[in-house]
Amino acid sequence: MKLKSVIIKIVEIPMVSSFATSFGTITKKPTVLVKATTTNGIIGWGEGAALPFPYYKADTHETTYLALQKYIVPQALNIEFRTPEDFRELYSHNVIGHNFAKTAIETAIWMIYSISENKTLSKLLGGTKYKIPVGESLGIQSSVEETLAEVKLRKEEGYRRTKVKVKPKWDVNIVKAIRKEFGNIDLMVDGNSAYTLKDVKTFKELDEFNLTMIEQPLAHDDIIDHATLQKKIKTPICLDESILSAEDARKAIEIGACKIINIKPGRVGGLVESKKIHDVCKKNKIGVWCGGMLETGIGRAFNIAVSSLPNYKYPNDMSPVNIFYKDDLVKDSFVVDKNGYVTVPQVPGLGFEIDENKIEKYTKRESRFI
Ligand code: OSB
Ligand code: MG
Repeated sequence: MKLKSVIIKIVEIPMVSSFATSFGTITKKPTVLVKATTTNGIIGWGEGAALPFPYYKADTHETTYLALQKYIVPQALNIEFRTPEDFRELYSHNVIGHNFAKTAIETAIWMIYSISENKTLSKLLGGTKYKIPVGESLGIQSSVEETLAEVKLRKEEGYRRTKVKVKPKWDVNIVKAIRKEFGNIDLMVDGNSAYTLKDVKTFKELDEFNLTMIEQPLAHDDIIDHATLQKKIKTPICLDESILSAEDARKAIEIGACKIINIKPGRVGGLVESKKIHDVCKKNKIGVWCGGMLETGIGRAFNIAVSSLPNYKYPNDMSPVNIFYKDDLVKDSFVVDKNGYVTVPQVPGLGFEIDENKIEKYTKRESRFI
């Protein structure tokens, strides 16, 4: 196959409410879309859902757009490929980093591949599940009461685990309050790199609450200190920011930096790399789950497909799009059923119908390669 045209877009849907983490508060969430059309007329859409400011990783929506425009799309238009693996192989060796940009175009290629092979994304990726469990990711709220109300609401809706964002001085207190109110629910925290080894006392205190895991407590690019910390605490460490590739995963596992890995397609550069990380973890008996970057229904569709692989062992950050946004870019997006599961689509392609009118409506900027 070959691409005939590519359109890159920055799209922004208004948010329902802001999302606060230890690194800052997200009040606007532009995202980057790619529309790719092959010479035989198959269309694929992809998403690279970086944040608007470089406080999670270096990528932002602006750097993602620029990397696609300057370095990735011009090459992508020149290559012949059969599979997404071929496609990625052909340009990724000379573009370091820019993982969200790689994800935006590679997911569009997966959609094209799924249509041309007439097989579901889940099946092509090696998925074995027909439904996937969902947990909520709860931003830092303005009070303990608000947090408890939110946890209660999602629990009643069926969500299978609660993840709360923490930061120094908003950690032991909030975990204690949730345990007191809801007993032994599946509970975890996400530090988003806000701590250092000086905070061991806090982690020891958290150890008493039987958390399923603590996600990325230390620096965004660290594995050494995480290994030191893991030796001192019982709670399993789950790495998010620190893992950008299957090689990173192999090294982190080898030195004992984590017992679990959160795979986000955006962070690792796409589904090819997600699957490689999944496989390395499986071989080493490290369970994984799918995190999110507040994707629209387009990005979420790929996350759902990859979460159907066998070694995704924990509930995934897969809250429906309407929890965060006032609108969506697909018609009839997914829902969480009363038992906390999302159904994996069983049709080739994205699995959800693209709403081009909505995409037009929310487009802020675009660049066409035709
Ligand atoms: O660390 O998992 C994270 C959102 C933005 C940046 C980082 C993170 C998150 C989330 C949201 O937790 C998860 C979701 O998309 O539902
Ligand atoms: Mg995280």
